[in-house]
Amino acid sequence: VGSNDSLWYQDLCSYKWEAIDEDNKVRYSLKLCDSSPETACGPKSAICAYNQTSKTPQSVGDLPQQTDSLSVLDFSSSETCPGGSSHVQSSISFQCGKTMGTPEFVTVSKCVHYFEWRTYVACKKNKFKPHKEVPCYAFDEDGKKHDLNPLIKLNDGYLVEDSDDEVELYINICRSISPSETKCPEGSAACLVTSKGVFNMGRPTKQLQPLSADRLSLTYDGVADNKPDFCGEHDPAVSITFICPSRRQQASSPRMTAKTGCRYEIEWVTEYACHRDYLESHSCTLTSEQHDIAIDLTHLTLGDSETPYYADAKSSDGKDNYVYYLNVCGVILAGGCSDLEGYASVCQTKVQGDVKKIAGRYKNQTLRYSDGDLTLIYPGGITCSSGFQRMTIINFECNKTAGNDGKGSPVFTGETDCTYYFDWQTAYACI
Ligand code: M6P
Repeated sequence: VGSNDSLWYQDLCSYKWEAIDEDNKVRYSLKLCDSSPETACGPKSAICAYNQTSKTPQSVGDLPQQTDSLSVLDFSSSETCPGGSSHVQSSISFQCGKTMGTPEFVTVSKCVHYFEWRTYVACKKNKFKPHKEVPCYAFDEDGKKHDLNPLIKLNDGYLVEDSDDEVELYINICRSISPSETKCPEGSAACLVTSKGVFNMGRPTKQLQPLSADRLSLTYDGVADNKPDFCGEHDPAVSITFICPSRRQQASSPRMTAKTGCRYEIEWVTEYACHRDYLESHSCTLTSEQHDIAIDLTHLTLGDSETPYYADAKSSDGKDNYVYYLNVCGVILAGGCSDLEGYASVCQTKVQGDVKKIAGRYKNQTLRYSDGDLTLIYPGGITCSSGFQRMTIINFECNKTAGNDGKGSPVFTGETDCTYYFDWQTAYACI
């Protein structure tokens, strides 16, 4: 065990993290490092379980029971498991992710509380490490989780809508902008492009805050040098309010609502600000009761004797030809990708040579409808050298006259760092 500042998960230390077990109404807070903010279970506890029914906190893992493994952290408490001799414990399993992510409660079994966390800190070679990122989720007063991680851009930012044509303000969400198109200064999460130069208008310093059940707030500040002249002695600051709309709507852009001196206020009406259970399901359907929209993609799931869906593709450098075989919410046998873990839904095969990779599984899949986009996410594919498990994201679009009896077929749209993207026009995505 090294000193705190050499920990591989050091970037997670500054925050108190939370997760929820909705079935048992238990709220967990996580204190991963000595330096992290304390939980309700006192300074010694690393994982604190708060039972919302009995209103009692209980430590289910103490500091510093750390293992040096690069993918699992185990915490043991002093309490013995009722009816057994082992201790009450917690275990966090880390996977490489492209953002900081959030811990997710998985299950409790034999007094062990299991969590999973997809985060860039678990990737190899700092592959997705940003200049700075802050936690991008919040729990509201009803204990519902709101998660803005899907809005985080890995390159560039969002242009803020504004009536002023002379300057352009770009923002990223929870994370500093990694410039490619924009020339934003390193470390900026908000940056102003003017005829006099490009300025850092704020860094991500504080985590996303809940304001109410349908509003979240994010503030960028901390810039004292190289300010635009018009700031005078004020330091720039940008605050963004995310608003969950009261009914389903299409995507809209972040909008400037006020700017005085060096302070910018932005509003963004986006369904990503709504609680997650409203947007997502882990099955193949969304229902009007829960999601205010009815979708059933099981009509696309292949039967045993049906011709598999496939898409031809070229690698990013144009050198290799691939064929992807896919199923929707079910296993794909075509392509020959199957392995012991099972649940393969996407099989990547190379036309020349015997290369087959599972590019996503329907186990732990997510179906999401947000801001007018219907997306199916298959995680858990075969790992790339960065440590990232191949993942497939299918964007379904309504097309009433799609071929193949209305089912349509997938079209490969690209790969970025072992995430594979497809568009799929189908009558079954029509609302
Ligand atoms: C294979 C394919 C590509 C992928 C690459 C990653 O060639 O699956 O889609 O990008 O592997 O290679 P590495 O693990 O070396 O990063």
